[in-house]
Amino acid sequence: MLHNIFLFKGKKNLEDLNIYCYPKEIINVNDKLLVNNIIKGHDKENITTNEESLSTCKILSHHKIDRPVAQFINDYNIYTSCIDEDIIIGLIFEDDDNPYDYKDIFEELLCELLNNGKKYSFDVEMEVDNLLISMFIDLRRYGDEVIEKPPEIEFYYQREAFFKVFLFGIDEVGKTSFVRRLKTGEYNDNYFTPTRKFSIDYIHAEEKGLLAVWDMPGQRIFRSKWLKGLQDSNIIIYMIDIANQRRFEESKKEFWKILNNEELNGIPLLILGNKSDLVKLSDKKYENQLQNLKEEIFVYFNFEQIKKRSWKFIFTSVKTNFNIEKTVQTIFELL
Ligand SMILES: Nc1nc2c(ncn2[C@@H]2O[C@H](COP(=O)(O)OP(=O)(O)OP(=O)(O)O)[C@@H](O)[C@H]2O)c(=O)[nH]1
Ligand SMILES: [Mg+2]
Repeated sequence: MLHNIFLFKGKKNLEDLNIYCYPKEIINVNDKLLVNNIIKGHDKENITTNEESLSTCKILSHHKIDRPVAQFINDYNIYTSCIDEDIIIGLIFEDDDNPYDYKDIFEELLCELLNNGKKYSFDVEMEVDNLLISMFIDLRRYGDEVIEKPPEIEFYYQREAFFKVFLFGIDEVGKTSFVRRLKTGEYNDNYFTPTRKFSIDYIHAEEKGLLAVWDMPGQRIFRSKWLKGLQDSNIIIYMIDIANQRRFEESKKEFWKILNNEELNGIPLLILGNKSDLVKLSDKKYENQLQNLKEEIFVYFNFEQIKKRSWKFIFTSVKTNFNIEKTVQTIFELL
């Protein structure tokens, strides 16, 4: 598990070195030996010919990022990357973690955070803090969900029916909250962390089988990965945030982009209209109003045009648990 993240600014001149850490102030400028050893790991002369290829770096439009280096220093399992030859960003892991498990995501996050338009200056303390916090949360979650996932899959595989459920939809509609609700029964408004790497969660549905739910990231930059992940799905679930009509057009476009792929013909589809708790409906004719809303949504999204597959639409609220159980039943009906 990732313990801490830190950043050295000004490694070329130790007198002016600034150190930022999150969440704990693990390293300070007076730990001269530790600081020097971390920096030494990135000296070009310490990189032997064999490792040379490893040191090749990514050149972004504004920054140059070296490949990360793993070191064990003062009992710390440290993984650092050097940015623009003057900044070091590092991760501190538990002793038995393998930092290379995090290589791709570490590099990917750095590229994404440092390459979003303008040159990242590292001059404003609050921006550096935000960078560290954001990376820490993403890496921690990646560790929890992808690396430390228990190997329950083989155990169930042999005994029960196993289905791949592909869950997608634009960002912030509630996909990850839905999976968490299925898995733990819990919901938390504050648990919002946009998904960056798809994760697979196993939901054991009594006697019916095991659902391997692929929770895809919905942000625009990740949508090109949807099609690759869809292969071999037994059912696809598309989630909409029905309370955010400003994004219906975008959601509709993404939906049809996928649905129009012929190789997906025949795969059952479940559409979830989530966040129904946010739609203001008067209690009196709740059922009628939901029915009207459903008709409007069908027209807007052209759902009547869905062909060559069995499909259903359900309103849900992950927050209030509305229709969540029904969703699981419907998945099995459609399978
Ligand atoms: N009111 C309400 N909020 C919800 C509901 N479901 C999820 N949310 C909130 O919506 C926000 C986004 O939820 P996520 O589950 O992270 O969304 P996501 O679809 O996984 O987003 P990406 O990972 O970026 O694709 C969070 O703040 C959730 O708490 C719901 O049924 N009702
Ligand atoms: Mg998510």
